[in-house]
Amino acid sequence: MSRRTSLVAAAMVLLPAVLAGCGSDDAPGSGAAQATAEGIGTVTVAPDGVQEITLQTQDDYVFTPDHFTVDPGTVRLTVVNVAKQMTHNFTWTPDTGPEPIDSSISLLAPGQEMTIDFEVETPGDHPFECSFHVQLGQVGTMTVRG
Ligand SMILES: [Cu+2]
Repeated sequence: MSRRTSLVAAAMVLLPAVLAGCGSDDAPGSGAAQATAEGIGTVTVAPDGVQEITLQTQDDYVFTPDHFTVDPGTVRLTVVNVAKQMTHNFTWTPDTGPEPIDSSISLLAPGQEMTIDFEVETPGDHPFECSFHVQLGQVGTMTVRG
């Protein structure tokens, strides 16, 4: 009897957590987590044909997202640093990638955002990093489709 009672009690404790997991704050049809602002990490094509993508940094050592894919052509990349404390940057990992990209963001203070434009032609992966925090794992990859 006491064993059965404890099982029921455990179920009662778990139930609210299960219900919370089905929370209603996700937009219908959106499978992605809602941890970041609208439009972050989605590649869109502007009327002039330029591919636009926005990444976010915050008070941790993560690019959100840490991977994105573009087609060969012109890319307009914006990095938004929503951090309250941390300064980041965005640099292509030296001597990597199928072709050099000379645009980077050398300094991005808390609350600041910057945009760079660059061309890519060769399919492959371009590793990038925050050079301040690369030791702490703040890295990512841009893939250029073949
Ligand atoms: Cu950083």
